[in-house]
Amino acid sequence: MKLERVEIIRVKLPLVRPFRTSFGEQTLRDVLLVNAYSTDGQGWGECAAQVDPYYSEEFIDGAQQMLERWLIPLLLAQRNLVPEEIPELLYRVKGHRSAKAAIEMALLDMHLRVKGQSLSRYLDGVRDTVEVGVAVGIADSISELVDVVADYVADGYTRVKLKIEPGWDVEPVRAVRDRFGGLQIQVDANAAYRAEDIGHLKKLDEFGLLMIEQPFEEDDLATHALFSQQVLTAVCLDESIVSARSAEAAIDAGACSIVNIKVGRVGGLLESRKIHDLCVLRGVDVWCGGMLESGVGRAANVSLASMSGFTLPGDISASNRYFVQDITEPFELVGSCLKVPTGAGLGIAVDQDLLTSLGAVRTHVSSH
Ligand code: NPG
Repeated sequence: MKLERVEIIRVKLPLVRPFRTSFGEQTLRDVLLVNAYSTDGQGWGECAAQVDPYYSEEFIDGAQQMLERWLIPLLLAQRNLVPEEIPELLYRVKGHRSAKAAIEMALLDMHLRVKGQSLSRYLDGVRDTVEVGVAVGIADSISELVDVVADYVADGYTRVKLKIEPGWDVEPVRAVRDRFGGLQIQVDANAAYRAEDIGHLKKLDEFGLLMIEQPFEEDDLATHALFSQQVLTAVCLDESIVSARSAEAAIDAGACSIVNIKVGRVGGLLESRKIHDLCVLRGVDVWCGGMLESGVGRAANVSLASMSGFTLPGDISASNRYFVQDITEPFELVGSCLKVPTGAGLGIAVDQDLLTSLGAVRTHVSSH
């Protein structure tokens, strides 16, 4: 196929409930969609970058610049674009993985729509539904946290991820464990701790957690490895894993026994597949992370999570956990699962009228 033009669409979706982590509070999702047109068809992608560069060095306005000035022009210049060759073509640009992931997603969606194949089928997915969980932000008080968790349990979620940070860890986790004996609980620190906190973090062992996610800084495999040796709970890495190569280094270093895969963080669906395959080979469990995506990114996440190695529930909640109204048909909880889209490509339709009524801003990029 020959890429002809790309529309970048920005729209703000307020979150139904503010989401607080150790790196800040989000009250809305600033969505960046990529709508790509080729000689063959059309496809959608979503960029996972956030407004501020606090989760990773990327930020959404920077990702848009990157797409407009470098990534899209590079792909527009190709005579014959083959989706599997996109990572290689974009390799010359350093980093900016979530911007790369967005355009790759749109071109894969386009390619698969033309072929009439679902993304799940393309990735050799083995499930029609995927088990999902819900991430719960840092609350103002422990009783408020327990109430929020109770609401999600009532909705059908059987696994929750509690955000932790120094000063908000053992006691909130204890309260949730005491109230919900059978609930699957995991915690996520977003790199908020340092090596001297190892002794304190080991106290989390008493709660039978599924995992402790990214306690230390992203480039600190050594402390994660040391912690892994001392703690009974499984250690999972998120921010540290930016490619199949870094996943391999982390596994070799003994820094984790579980890997979180996020399409945006690792630069796309094709790199996500590589990490999945590596982890299956190495006997490491994987699960799919989330970045408060709209229905477009969520469709990609659900399809990815249908692959065989995704053995743990993903941070891919139903649309109503995030938004009053999503820009695609909503993903709904069936028990504690979401259905994997079966339509061609991402298998979703974007509500263009809704985008317009929400004041979407569109930027066109083409070769002329
Ligand atoms: O359900 O999409 C979701 C949110 C899951 O906690 C979640 N994401 O650190 O993993 C994370 C966190 C996050 C949210 C990271 C927003 C970056 C931005």
